[in-house]
Amino acid sequence: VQLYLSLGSNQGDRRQNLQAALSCLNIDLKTPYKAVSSFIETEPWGFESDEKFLNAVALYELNLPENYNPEAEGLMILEICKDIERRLGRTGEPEYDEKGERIYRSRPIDIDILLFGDNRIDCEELTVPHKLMYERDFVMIPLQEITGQAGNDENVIPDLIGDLKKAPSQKVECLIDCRLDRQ
Ligand code: PH2
Ligand code: MG
Ligand code: MG
Repeated sequence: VQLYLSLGSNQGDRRQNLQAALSCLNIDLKTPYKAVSSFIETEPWGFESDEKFLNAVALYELNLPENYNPEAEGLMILEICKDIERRLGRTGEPEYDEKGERIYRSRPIDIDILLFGDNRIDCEELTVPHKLMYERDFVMIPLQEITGQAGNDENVIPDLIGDLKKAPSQKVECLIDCRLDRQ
């Protein structure tokens, strides 16, 4: 089952944080990533900060039994992501404003679940596909870079991704080609 994750860092050694997170994910998901995008530098989206992000998207192919429970499995993956965020120095609980909108803060690492096979998950802790991914160029650009790799251009993933051209554009400062598997 294909799992697409978004990674972002805007504090500390951002490149090192992304690489450390990918190494931890490889171990905790019990399989090395199948593809990882370039790391791109992006302006903070949805909040003000001088600390720019380094963002990337990674694809994992999980070996799950045919009758797996998507929600239970999704929540397990979420726990793995949160645990790695804590180990890499992320602190504090998510905060919301009076309208119930998320207040974003700078962080050494954030790992979000974008897509998990063709599952749709909607529970208190987790929504898949990620609710805001289509609006975020810092997600869609690296995601587009790696879909079509790993021989998955004909499956459900492009359907879930929708039409990139409809997404409002957001400034991506520069493209750094530092793909791990090219080193
Ligand atoms: N993550 C957010 C909010 N805003 N902006 C950029 N550029 N990159 C992110 O990863 C990011 C963000 C919430 O998780
Ligand atoms: Mg996030
Ligand atoms: Mg998150």
